[in-house]
Amino acid sequence: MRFDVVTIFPEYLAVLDVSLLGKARREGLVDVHVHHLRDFTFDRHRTVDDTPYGGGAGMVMKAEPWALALEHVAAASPAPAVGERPVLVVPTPSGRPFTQATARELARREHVSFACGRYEGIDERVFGWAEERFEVRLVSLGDYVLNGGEVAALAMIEAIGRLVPGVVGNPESLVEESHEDGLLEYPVYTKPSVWRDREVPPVLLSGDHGKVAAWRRSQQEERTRDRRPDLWGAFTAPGPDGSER
Ligand code: 6GU
Repeated sequence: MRFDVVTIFPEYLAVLDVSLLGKARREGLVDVHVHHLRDFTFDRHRTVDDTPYGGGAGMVMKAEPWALALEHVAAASPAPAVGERPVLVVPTPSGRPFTQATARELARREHVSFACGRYEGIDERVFGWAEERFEVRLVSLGDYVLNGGEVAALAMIEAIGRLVPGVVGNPESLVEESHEDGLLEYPVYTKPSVWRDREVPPVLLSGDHGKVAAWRRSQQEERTRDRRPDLWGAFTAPGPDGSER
């Protein structure tokens, strides 16, 4: 799978060399290309921004460097499945929420690119223009504001990349995770069984696999109800046929 990232801060993406994703890159499972937006400017100051039409605070990223950079990325795209444009993710707090389902869907694509904006954003016309070459997705990590799309792109690349077959050594560890079944993960413990007067829940030492599974499930439900009433509501909502879960 191939990722491309366009940014004015390519240094931000350097951490993709380390840990699990770094190993996956060296093994050829994922391919990451980072592009400097300023390489697609031609003036002395390598200008990427300008003042907003209509006035207001801050600066807006100019359309033309983005078009040139994205044309460069599109030209390097591996042949996608028939009738499928490569995906262009635009990280922005005004996008649609990025979820585990989004990560799963994007992990099936051959080529996912990221347009990391800074300042007040990118000239809106770029997104309509880019639709000709990409399936454009404006995506948000959550309801808070980051200074730019780079950290968001890193988070999304990690969430997507770890779902690519072979990247995570034990594929079973992907199944029993928070958000995969609509519930939060159960608590985990390791040796020693008593640590600073704190005991591991005795059921986990019982050797009764049925009891352990039931306890873990009830912990998942309790945590989800307590910490994420939004997820709990969706989990307990009747299915489309009115069936209970
Ligand atoms: Cl995806 N991008 C930016 N710039 N800020 C964010 C975000 C994304 N998600 C939450 N805040």
